[in-house]
Amino acid sequence: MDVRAAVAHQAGQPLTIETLTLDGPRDGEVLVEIKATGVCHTDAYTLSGKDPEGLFPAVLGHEGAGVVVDVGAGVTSLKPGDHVIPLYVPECRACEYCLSGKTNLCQSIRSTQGRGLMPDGSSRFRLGEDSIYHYMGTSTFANYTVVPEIALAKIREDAPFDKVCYVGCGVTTGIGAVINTAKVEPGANVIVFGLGGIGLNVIQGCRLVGADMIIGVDINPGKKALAEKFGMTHFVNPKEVEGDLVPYLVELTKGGADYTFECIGSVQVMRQALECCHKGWGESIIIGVAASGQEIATRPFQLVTGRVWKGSAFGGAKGRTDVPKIVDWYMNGKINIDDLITHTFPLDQINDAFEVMHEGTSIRSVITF
Ligand code: NAD
Ligand code: DAO
Ligand code: ZN
Repeated sequence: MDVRAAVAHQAGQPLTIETLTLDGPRDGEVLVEIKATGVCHTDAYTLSGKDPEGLFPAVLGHEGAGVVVDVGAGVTSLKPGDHVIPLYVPECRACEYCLSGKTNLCQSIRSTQGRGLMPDGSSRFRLGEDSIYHYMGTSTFANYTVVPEIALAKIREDAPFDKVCYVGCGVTTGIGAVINTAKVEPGANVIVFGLGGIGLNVIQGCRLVGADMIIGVDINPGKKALAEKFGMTHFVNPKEVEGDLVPYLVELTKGGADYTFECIGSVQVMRQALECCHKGWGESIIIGVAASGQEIATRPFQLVTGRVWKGSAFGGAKGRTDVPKIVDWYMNGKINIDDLITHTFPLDQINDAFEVMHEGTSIRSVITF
């Protein structure tokens, strides 16, 4: 079938809207009509050419929501008409990783997904005779895409696509890091570094679990009002702190934070986030993705004396199990997504979504089809 897609032909170039040929779903695959997709920093990172695993030409996009149109042989858990969110971290429920109970990083289709291909090693997208790569197993910058069954979360049918698409990455990453990775308990003191699309979801996750002090740290004072709406109790602008930030935050939390979250991707901030944790038990969660080749450093004595450094991918969430629950939380009013979606564009204006992201004027842009 013919599909409309925003194609990344080359690193550093704007996306171009093309009509592609999409082959139907093969064994274990599902054809999905994408109704809405968010535009995330990871799409921009890959498009910039800085992502060493970035492949071109490709259909980017990993934060979508849509409707099942057709299923391939052997698909048992989904049928046409089901509403779904594609998952860049699948959940096969059968691989060593899924069965470990220790991680959400299902590995069953990891190698082909990383090479921009479906699990059988081929692509479903073509432009004329030329094959176009998939991206993160999802390729949501197209009005139709093909996704493995194990990489689709079935969600309730009354959830609005243009809001819950954000659960496909940012919402789950932030809230999941609080609940699944850190396991923040009621009454905890937390510090969130970076109040963008991820950090604000960490903040609302901390409020949800009943954290006490929720300190937000950002160099942009324009983030304060929205962060307060999401549950931040104290705001710190590092540019306004005299002297070192770490002792200032240790003093503010009377000994250090129980949990800190780095939601920027800066290795310097990752060190600060670890070192303002409470001696003996404070845990720092790295969510931000640092540029390729960067390294983190601290004095090992920071860890010897009980601070813990952890990372979190997709909020530690098992997508097919957890994503439908997070959609329910939104529909039941437990979490706020609407105020984070600052811009909406049609597909042919998708480059404007990247523009407002680079300007720093958006939290999340959503493309509707
Ligand atoms: P964003 O740009 O919307 O937000 C970053 C915020 O950090 C901005 O408000 C900015 O003002 C602030 N900031 C920048 N430098 C700072 C500094 N030195 N000190 C304090 N604040 C500073 O980005 P986002 O969409 O929220 O994404 C954050 C990070 O999370 C990115 O690195 C992204 O790639 C990553 N991410 C990780 C996962 C995962 O699963 N681990 C998933 C999605 C995104
Ligand atoms: O299993 O090796 C693996 C990779 C899993 C993908 C995790 C990606 C999380 C960070 C990237 C940000 C995604 C938007
Ligand atoms: Zn698995």
